[in-house]
Amino acid sequence: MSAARFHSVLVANRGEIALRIMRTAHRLGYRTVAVYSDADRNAPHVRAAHTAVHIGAAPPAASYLNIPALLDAARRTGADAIHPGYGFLAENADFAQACADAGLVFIGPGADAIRAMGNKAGAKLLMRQAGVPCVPGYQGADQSDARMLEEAGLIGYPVMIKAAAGGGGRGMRRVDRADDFMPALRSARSEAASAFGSDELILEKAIVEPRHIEIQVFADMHGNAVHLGERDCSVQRRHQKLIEESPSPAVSAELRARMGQVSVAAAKAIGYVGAGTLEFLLGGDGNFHFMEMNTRLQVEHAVTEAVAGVDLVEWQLHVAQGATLPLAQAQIDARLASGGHAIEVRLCAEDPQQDFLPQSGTVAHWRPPTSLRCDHALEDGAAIPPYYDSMVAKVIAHGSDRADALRRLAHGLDECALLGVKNNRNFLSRCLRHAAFTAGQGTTAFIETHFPAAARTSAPDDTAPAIAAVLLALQKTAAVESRYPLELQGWSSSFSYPQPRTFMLDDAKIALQVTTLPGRSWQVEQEGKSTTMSATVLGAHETALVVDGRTRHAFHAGAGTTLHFALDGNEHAVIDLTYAPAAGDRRGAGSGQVVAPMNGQVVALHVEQGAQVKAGQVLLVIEAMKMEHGVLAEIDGQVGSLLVGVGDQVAPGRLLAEISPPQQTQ
Ligand code: MV4
Repeated sequence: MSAARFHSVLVANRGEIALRIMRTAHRLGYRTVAVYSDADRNAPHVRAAHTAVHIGAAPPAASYLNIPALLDAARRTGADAIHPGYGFLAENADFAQACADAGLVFIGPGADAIRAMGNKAGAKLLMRQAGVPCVPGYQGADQSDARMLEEAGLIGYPVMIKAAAGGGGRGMRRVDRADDFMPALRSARSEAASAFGSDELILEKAIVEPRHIEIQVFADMHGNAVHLGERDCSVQRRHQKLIEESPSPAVSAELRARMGQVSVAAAKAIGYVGAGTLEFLLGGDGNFHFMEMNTRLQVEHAVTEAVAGVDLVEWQLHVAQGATLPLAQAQIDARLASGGHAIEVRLCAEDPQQDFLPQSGTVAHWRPPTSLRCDHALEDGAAIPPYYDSMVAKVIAHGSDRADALRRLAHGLDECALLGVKNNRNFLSRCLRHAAFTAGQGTTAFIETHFPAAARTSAPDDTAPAIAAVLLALQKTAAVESRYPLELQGWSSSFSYPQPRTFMLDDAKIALQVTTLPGRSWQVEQEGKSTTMSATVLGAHETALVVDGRTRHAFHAGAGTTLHFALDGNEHAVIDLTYAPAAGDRRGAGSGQVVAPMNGQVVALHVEQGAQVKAGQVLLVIEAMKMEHGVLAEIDGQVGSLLVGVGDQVAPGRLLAEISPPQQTQ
């Protein structure tokens, strides 16, 4: 065996992918180096590495995109290779080049390949030369209005306008008629210029309701290349993948062989090295068309790992050492043929009810699924900072066939719980169980067709208020119970008369009466309806509740004044108001109590304590995942107290300021 090219890998990334790369690197005996920003000082990936280096402030530009800081971290720790993960610098040709120039092995393709695939026009020309079918279109140098309009007419409407340097749907327009072309061209051009620093556009025939099918390829430095089958990533929202599976329900063995063959030919033609993915649109007519090539390991690589029985990070490390590919195409084909089916969902800190608005905050409790692969970097008390991607975990199920994988995944999602930060777990679970998805009809139109905004709320649970009341009661007694032996707790003697309780449950104010009964039981009366309940505490975060004879399971965790709980897959947050100052409705309009509407960071204060404000005036600004939200005064008055400062992290419901209305004469 030839001498190793590297021994120590710096992982230029964070979160689940940094952990996932380190896991394989450690298994293979490599030393690892983590890097972290101010926001990630206590992040799991920092502890997982042999050593870790602080590289800058929380915003990505200052840290995970900071090339000099990364190279310096490698030099200081003696790392001789860099794995970029995905996102951040993974497809930055200048970074790959800078690593090579610094004598570091970049675990990925060469800078030239990254650069060649970074431009859609150039990539399509190269791919066409290699015999890969591309979407018919125009990707010429003449970008004049007249030429573009003429080319659009030749292609035939509907036409897609795309940014040549773009990705992820930004700068993309679909034009259905010639009359609409010029305005769309101009707006795409200016969006491309500002988003990608290049106003170069390409035109394509629009494929109607396509599937997104991608082929995983792998190549070594010796001219060998293989494919590992396809992934179907059609179910997306806002051009972000949500569900990925392999094999695709829409791809036959014959189509897989053809798509795989052209992908391998393409990888060889461009002298590609390492892991790569060719993205195709598959039309309803069965024709496939190349869209773009991703020159990195992808988020959804785990479904391929499951069906092919390989570790793609291990392959990346092998290939980067100069070794030949571990398996031949025929061996991979045989594995895929008997590999069953794998499906992955992306668990994201976002609110499906608010157009998938990213959420940040602190994890009150995380319970991963017990029987499925779950790649994550979550733990109780972990911060989900507002600066980075909202994906916090991937859950992957592998089964003998699609129905088997689907059943396992839906079950796994139900047994996991992410409390304290709004997330899409419940939404994913409903997507998986939708008849159209079950039937393999998950096209790119799936979410908008079957889950328009109005359909994203799940059915209200009318037992939630009574259960919330009992969980609050249990939480109150938990401290007492921990100090006294069970037999002295005196549940039988604590029989009480109905006690009034008020609390905020999600966005509703609830008032009800709780009577403590013997034997850890309660009777809850709300609006004339009586519910009898008993509880068995199963763990610090888990309680079984018998509600009117039916057993329900709750996961719960307290975080400050809020108790978070999950009930049959629905998450709730409850804030006890029973002993709050008798200020009336604390959160109701006109109370003068200004509370945070979401998790985020206070980035600006527009008023000072004592200031006179008018209803509707912006008091302060909260930033959540790169979006700013003004918090408004609901009433005229004086800012009596201002309880937060710039830089403070706030959770939903947190009191931010109090406004006292002008004195009124009675
Ligand atoms: C297309 C298309 C139809 N025809 N190109 C969306 C993101 C970017 N990667 C390319 N996209 C599309 N390009 C042609 N010629 C439809 C889409 C598209 C899409 C593609 C894959 C998955 C989801 C999608 C959702 C909307 C549009």
